[in-house]
Formats: sequence, C-alpha cells, structure tokens
Amino acid sequence: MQERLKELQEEAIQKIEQSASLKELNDIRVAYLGKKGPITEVLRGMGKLSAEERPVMGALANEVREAIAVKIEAKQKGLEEAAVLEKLATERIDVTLPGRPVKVGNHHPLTRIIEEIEDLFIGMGYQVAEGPEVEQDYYNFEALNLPKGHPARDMQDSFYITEEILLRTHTSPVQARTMEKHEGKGPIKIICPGKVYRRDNDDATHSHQFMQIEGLVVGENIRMSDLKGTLEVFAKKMFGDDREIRLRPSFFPFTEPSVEMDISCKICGGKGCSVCKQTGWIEILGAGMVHPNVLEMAGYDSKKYTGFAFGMGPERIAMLKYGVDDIRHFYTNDVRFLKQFSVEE
Ligand code: 2U9
Repeated sequence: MQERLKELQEEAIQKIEQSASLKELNDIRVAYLGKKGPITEVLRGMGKLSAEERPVMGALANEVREAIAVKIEAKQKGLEEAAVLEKLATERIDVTLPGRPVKVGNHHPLTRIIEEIEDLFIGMGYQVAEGPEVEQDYYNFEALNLPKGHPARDMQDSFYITEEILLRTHTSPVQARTMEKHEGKGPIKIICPGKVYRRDNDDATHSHQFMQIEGLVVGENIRMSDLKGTLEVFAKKMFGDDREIRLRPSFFPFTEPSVEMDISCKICGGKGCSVCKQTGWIEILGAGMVHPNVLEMAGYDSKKYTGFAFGMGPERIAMLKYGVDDIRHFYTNDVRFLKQFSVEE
C-alpha cells in the first residue's frame, strides 16, 4: 500500500510537470485528489489494516495528498503567469502610433462677416447691442415712424404672432429700445447684429429669414458728414483701400434724409461688368440721419440731439466678398460649401 501511494505521487507529479494548460491541470487535480481518485480509494482500504499500521498509512496518504496539492498550486501559478505574459505580448499597444485625426470645424461664413463688421465698429468706439427676435409691433414699426396703416409697412411683409407681436422684420427695434433706455440722453454708438424675418418666397437672393447689422449714433452735433466719413472707413476696411463710395438719395421711414451707399466694383474697376450690371457700382447698404419723429418718440429733444443710422445685410456682403451666387447656401449647411471658408487661425 505504501508503494502504491509513492507510485501515485510520482505519477501525479510527472503529469503535473507535463501539463500545458490550466484545464489539463484541473483535470489532474480531479483525477488524483477527487473523491473518486486513487488516493481516496487507498484510504478507504485502510479498514483492513492493523491498528499499528493505520496511523502510519494515514499520515503517508496525507503527505502524498499534500505533496500533489503543493505541486499543482506551484504549476498553476506558473501557468497563470505565462498566460499573462503571453497576453501582454500578443495584445501589445503601440502608444507611439498617431491617433485618429480630430475633425476641426470652422466659423460659418456669416458669423465671420458679422464678427469682422462688429470688430471694425468696436474699433471706432461702438458697442454691440442685441434684442428679442419676437418683438412688439410698437418697437418694430411704431417707434420707427411706421404707424399702423403706413404704406411702407407693406415693404416688410411680416410673420405676426398676435396683432401686437411679430417676428422682427429688421434689427431696428434694438436701436429703438436702446434709445428708450437712455432716457433722452446721449451719446449712443451701437451696432446691432441679428436674425430677422420677412414673409418672402425664398429664391437665390431672397430668404424668409436672414441677418442684418444696423448701426446707430445719437449725440449733439452729429451730421451727415459724420455718417459719410464712418461709412467710407467701413467700406475701405471691409472691401479694400482702393474702393470708392457713392451715396445716392433714397427713402426710409426712420431716416431723413436717407441714402443708399454703393462701392466701386472691384471686378471691373468701375468700367462696368456683369457683377455690377454694367454700372461700375455695387449697392452695399442703406443709411440716413435719424428722423426727428424717431428721436422724439424715444424721448430725445430733436433740436438738441441728432443722429445717423445705417443698415446692411451680412449675406449680401458675404456673397459679394466671397462670390457666393445663392443666398440659400448659407442656410442649408452643406459641409462642402462650409469647408470652403475654413481658415487656419
Ligand atoms: C432707428 C433709427 C434709424 C436703420 C437703417 C437702413 C437704413 C437700411 C436695410 C438695408 C438692407 C437693412 O439688410 S437690409 O435689409 N437697412 O437700409 N437701416 S437706415 O435706421 C434706423 C434704425 C433704428 C431707431
């Protein structure tokens, strides 16, 4: 019996040494140390032994069992370590490989134009003012010398929410609100960018929603020559020092006198081409001296205070500057269009 136990020990240790996987090792454990294993069987046969032999055999059987268990544990550790090392070798990550490129966006062309215009006027001492897009009829029309029933209201077909509330048709209500806040005192120098809405059928040059930037200066001794000088600086900074400006008489209900400003055509240098419709000039904006009624309605003494105002459409400026042929490109957000305006900043 002693020999059988020694044999079993040697046999098991040999198999443990040869085992190449954790599964194989576990099978050996079950085979030798399990309830149905040969050692258990040997122990079961101990009943036939004499009282002197029994403890000796018991101790030996436990020794053998312990020796096999220790060997299995050591082998298991070795196999587990080898598995980890193999995993580390096969699943190695090369941290020096370049990462996936991150897609970088850029400012929308209209945002760029608006910010360029804002910066230009901020440089001349203006502040940026903003206001609500859902506006009261009073600020959108009435305070701007456009009382109910005024025929000029028809030029700005509107989206009404109620009789008294509408989507603003221009950013002028922001100037009206700013003037009201100043309670009849000057000076005011503001630039008002924002989205506006008009009931219009969309085509290459019209959109039911578009952007505007308007400016307003109110103070003492503000004259038409101040307006002209300001617009000339703006035109040259925006379109190039070689641009000439021209003012033509026009009409707006909120300004008197009113003008429209053209810049000389860059394409033909003023000779006439298809871009300037053979005139040599391109219309850029509208402007004028603030109508005394508008000043009075906002609480200003129009004998003491005067002012000038101007308004332009960033879409039109961007179309001219970048040669865009359809206003709808600005709103459909096709990345092939937008990507053309990417700049390294
Ligand atoms: C107040 C007083 C006066 C703003 C002005 C224009 C002329 C003008 C349009 C041109 C094309 C905007 O983009 S557009 O639709 N604007 O021509 N806007 S004077 O005059 C004001 C505004 C507010 C209190």
